[in-house]
Amino acid sequence: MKMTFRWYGPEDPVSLDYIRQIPKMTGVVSAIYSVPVGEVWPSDKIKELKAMVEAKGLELEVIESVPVHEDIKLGRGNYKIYIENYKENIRRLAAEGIKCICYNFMPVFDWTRSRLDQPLPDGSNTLVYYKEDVDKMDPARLALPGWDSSYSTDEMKELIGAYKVLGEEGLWKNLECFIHEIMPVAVECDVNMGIHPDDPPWSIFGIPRIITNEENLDRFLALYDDKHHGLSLCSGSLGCSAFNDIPRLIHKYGTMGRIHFAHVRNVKILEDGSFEESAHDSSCGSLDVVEMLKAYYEVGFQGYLRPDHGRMIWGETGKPGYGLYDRALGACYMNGIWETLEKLHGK
Ligand code: DNO
Repeated sequence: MKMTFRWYGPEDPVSLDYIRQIPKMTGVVSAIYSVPVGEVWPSDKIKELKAMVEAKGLELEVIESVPVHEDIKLGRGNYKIYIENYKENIRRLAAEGIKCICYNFMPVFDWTRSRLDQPLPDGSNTLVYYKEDVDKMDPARLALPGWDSSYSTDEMKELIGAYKVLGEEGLWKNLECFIHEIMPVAVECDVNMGIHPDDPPWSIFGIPRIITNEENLDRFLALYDDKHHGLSLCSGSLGCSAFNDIPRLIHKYGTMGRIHFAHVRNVKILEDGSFEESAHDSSCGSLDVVEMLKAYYEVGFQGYLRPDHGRMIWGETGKPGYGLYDRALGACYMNGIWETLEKLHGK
């Protein structure tokens, strides 16, 4: 297991100087954020990013994410050009030593929350998804960090309408087409592709979402028979649905060698199915982080792992979910569990 940390590049309020001080941190996962979705990433920008990270003694082996253009997901417009660009990005990243690429196939909206700074009783604040509030939201007018904000309200309405017509099976068809196009390139370049599950793992605003549960993960993996075709298994995304048993899924897909990247986070599931993101410790949420790490340990997980969202604590402000302190605590907690497992089982 390689412990990593997400870093949003030079604009990130959390500096590489601080990240490198977290014990056992091997590297960061990052991306080129200045290139519009779908375009080819200039090689010199990739080189520059890598040099910046390496200058601080950290590795850059994972890209999170190379986003998939909506035309590809909808199978319309310039999707063929965007698929070719995607392949070119895989080649260019591989040439700079990238070993793993994270991506998702969520229509329009990446991760969705109703509030990004919900105060908690201990004075910290966190990201929450309250069903009642989400039901009242107007998706055409929303903006959350991590989303592509380049759409106007009318474009957004059109996009949402197109996905409603496409439906789940249409989205599967376009995903299959995308996978069959890009995977031969990823295999040739020896890059592991890890799809990120939908967050939350259910349909929102009447738009299909398909990377949501075991049955669909099985169906996804069956699309291409090669180990490079795998998962970025996110415990917080899948885990906010109580029927997803995360340690079991880690065992299953880890044994198959299909988990390339692990996002570990805890969530507190509320009675109506809403959820609050909590501190990583098992005692703070509904998921058992020790069981998850035990599962990774037992399958001999060699991939990358990162603490996922943290709360904002100790007065920190910054990118919701991506402050320094709570994620650093999460990394230390998980390193402690890992070391204990190694000691108990003689490595
Ligand atoms: C949220 C993240 C996601 C993730 C993408 C991967 O914080 O886990 O935004 O990076 O979905 O493509």
